[in-house]
Amino acid sequence: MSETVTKNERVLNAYEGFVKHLKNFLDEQQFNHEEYTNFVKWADRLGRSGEIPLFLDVFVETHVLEAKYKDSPGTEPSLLGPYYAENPPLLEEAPFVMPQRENEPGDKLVFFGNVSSINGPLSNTKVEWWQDDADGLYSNFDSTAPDFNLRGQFRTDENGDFEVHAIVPIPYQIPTNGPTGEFTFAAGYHAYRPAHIHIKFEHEGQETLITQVFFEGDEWLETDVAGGVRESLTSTLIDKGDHKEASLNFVMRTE
Ligand code: MBD
Ligand code: FE
Repeated sequence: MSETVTKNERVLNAYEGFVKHLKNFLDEQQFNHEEYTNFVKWADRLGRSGEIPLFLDVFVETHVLEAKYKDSPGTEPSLLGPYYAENPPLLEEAPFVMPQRENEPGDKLVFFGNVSSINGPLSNTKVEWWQDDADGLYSNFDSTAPDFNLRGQFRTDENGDFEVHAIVPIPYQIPTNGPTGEFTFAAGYHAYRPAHIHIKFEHEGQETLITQVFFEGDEWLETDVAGGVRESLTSTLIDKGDHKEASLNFVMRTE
């Protein structure tokens, strides 16, 4: 069997840059060898527990986004996170009702959005939506709800508008009983993300936008353990009696 190994300049550059900064970091921190072996054991537990995506999305992903999108026009991206599931149910009829259980617990949410570029409304934009439920759990991952509960995809109308009927998400506590929680508490952080909705927008000619919607007044906005909150992504929940309403407009970046 022959193996093809292609040298990738980006890998070499990234590794050399990493080592350069690692040396400065180690000089600064002065870790001893025992601390190093403790780290290796923790990293091994992290991998074995399946929490590598969780840990990286909570503690690293926001820095990747900030480095790339600082001072760039258009809606600010936010974390994809570890709970994205590809190809959710296609919702064809507006208003788009997220798949849910009979008597899905939680406050009913009606959400209005608009998608545009700097040149105007973007009709027929593909929108994917995912969120936690009223127990703070995500279908397909940590909840016992049917797969794709509170997940869906749909298209914006001729004006770039869309209306979704769902449940108001609640703050999300990241798992605390594994190596990610071990680190979180050792650092003195709490384990909460404010309530949020994940949204992904795709439109030909536009850069794919992955972002989140937050809600004013949430107690974790200022201290989101994952650092994903952006003020421009914070909507207002309006109490309408039998349901709550929120809205936000999204601007995609032209490629
Ligand atoms: C989440 O729900 C999330 O969105 C991120 C980024 C990390 C952990 C849990
Ligand atoms: Fe999330």
